[in-house]
Amino acid sequence: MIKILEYYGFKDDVIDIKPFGNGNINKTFLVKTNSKVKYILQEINTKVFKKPEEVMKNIELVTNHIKNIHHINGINSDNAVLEIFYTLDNESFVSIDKHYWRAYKYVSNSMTYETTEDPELFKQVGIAIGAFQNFLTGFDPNKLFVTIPDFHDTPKRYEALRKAIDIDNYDRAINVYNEIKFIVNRKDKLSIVTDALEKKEIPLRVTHNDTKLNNIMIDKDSKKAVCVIDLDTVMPGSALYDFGDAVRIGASTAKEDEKDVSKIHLNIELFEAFAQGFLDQTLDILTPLEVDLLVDSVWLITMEITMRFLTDYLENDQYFKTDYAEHNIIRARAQMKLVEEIEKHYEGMKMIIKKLIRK
Ligand code: GN1
Ligand code: MG
Repeated sequence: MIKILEYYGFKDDVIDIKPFGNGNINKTFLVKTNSKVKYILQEINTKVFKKPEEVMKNIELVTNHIKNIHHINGINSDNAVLEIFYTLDNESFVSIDKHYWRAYKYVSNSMTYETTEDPELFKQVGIAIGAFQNFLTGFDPNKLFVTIPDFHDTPKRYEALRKAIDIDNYDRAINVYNEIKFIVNRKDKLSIVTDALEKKEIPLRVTHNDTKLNNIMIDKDSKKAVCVIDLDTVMPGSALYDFGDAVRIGASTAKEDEKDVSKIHLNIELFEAFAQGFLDQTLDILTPLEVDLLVDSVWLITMEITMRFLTDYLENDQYFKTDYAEHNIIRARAQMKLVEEIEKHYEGMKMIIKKLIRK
């Protein structure tokens, strides 16, 4: 890894390198140098991203597009977008012995949150994610590489789970019988977004696809969201995934892998704050059907991640980083509790959206 530093022209000025963040896929480091600028150095997980050069191409296209727009709906793009730090040879990534590395400028004076109880902060996150969508509305999604095919194809995620259960290579299915049943009981509603996309009832857009709270940098002083990060999964998709996934994490009262499910609730006030921020930015561009499906998308994406965690457990934890043997089951159970919470608050959330769009 040390060799990488030379490609970026970092020499004796590096004073500290530390593992950074809580990502489940890539390896991330914070590089401090003598100058005031800090850098994020990441090794791209090539089991997940099979063509890292296409990931980087997408990120370049999208960040350049946003930068060139400058301003939209009161949001300035100068700081609102991730900045790739190029190598001395002006490359967006480095590959050495089949390991792929890339660097970003660290967004100064900012931090990320794993959870929040602050509606105002979460509203700012809604604004940032909505603005991200807004900035990219004029960008043709077909210009992007599909770096992970069928990433948010929920019915295909269901098929993958069924296959993993049938094969049961690691004899684990018996341990998650109840969890499997929970999913199977709900399988009929899994195609609401994919069907609508296929029938062109909702538009294909450029979407982030991984809008969890810790992918939004928040200014330490103003508590405003400054920048949406982790653009690895920027691909053609539905705006609904970005709305749903952000709510899934940010409006939950506990972490994604909370062991004590009695602590996991959906905080309606946080939901409303986020939806307000998001709709402030996007109401003009969303179609009526997209608006209609916002609440369903929260349910759908939570079901989807439950299935992904279960599938990964059945496949011997090969995809998500795990800290302990049962980690993926714990994650799945936490998300199931959240699904129940979303079901409980479904009508209430629908009313909130109705109220917000009337304003
Ligand atoms: C992964 O890399 P990270 O931690 O931001 C995953 C997301 C999941 C998330 C769950 C490429 O995101 O899809 O929602 O974990 N990213 C990929 O925590 O699979
Ligand atoms: Mg991340």
